[in-house]
Amino acid sequence: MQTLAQVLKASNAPAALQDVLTTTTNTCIDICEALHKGSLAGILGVAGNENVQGEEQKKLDVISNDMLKSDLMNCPAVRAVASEEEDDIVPANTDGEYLIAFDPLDGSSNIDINAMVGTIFSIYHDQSTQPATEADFLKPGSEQAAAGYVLYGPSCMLVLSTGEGVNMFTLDPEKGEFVETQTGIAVAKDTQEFAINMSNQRFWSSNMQSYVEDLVAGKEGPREKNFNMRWVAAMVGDVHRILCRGGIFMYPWDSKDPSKPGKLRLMYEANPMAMLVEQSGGKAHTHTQRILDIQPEGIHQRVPVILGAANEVDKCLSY
Ligand code: AFP
Repeated sequence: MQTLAQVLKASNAPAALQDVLTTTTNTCIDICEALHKGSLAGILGVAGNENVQGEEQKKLDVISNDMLKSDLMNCPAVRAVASEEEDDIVPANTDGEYLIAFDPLDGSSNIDINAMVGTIFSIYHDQSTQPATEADFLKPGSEQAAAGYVLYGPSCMLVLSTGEGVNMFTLDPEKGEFVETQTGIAVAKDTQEFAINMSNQRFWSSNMQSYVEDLVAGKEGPREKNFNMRWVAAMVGDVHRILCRGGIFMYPWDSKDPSKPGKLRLMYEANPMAMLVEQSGGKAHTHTQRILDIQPEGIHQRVPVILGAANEVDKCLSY
């Protein structure tokens, strides 16, 4: 079995991108260690602040953000970072070649119940003689040089794409390194499993309500087959399930808060996951367009998300 370092070396990824990926994933190994210590390290619970999205920050959100920010700022290849937990972008090295946007701890409300959380990252190539600005980050997801996540579950896993398919790695805790455990991830085109937060049903569009109603109607309904439902409440866990055994995941548009067209963030949730899903043969859309084609308007922009099994995404969009 090959280590991450060996896989990267054998890939077409430029050396500077390999440095950014190595720094990011090494920091994730440190975050994993902190998570495993849990209450023993006094790092659970709330930090007492809200992030730019108006969400309560957990201590581990802040700790993970600080760890990633500080390690990436010290990586010469990094030009700037953008994070769910930072109001503005943080310029690093003007002559660095890569921009990295991340959600340091996706699903952080799961921490309190010792359930799955993860770090999601999205990397763009960008070069200039001027310090980076937010405008430099506003590139469509189709331009991502790499995307991935580290899932802190029963085992710690890295899922990565540099544009040549998707590979999965498992952390060998004794050696402190990721080892490749699965290659050529492929999402089946059809599925009988869906993931959605049903408690938002009354806020969805009538079309989305009809689609889910037909899924739930099962064999006796117009779809003529039974569907199962799963909801991890951390996108990283739900997308991991889809990459492992298929399915469709939706966080659709809803009318709960007219200022938000969706809950999930484009730059560090939807785009990296869309790249992984497309690289595995699946589809990733909003209700109107392919996620990777969206021209971002801001680093904290939110979008509706429908992703996973290609035929099922098409079916959902047909409603
Ligand atoms: P947190 O990181 O604030 O816990 O949010 C996680 C998340 O953005 C995404 O990972 C989940 O799919 C979604 O929120 C779950 O949201 P609800 O279950 O609250 O609807």
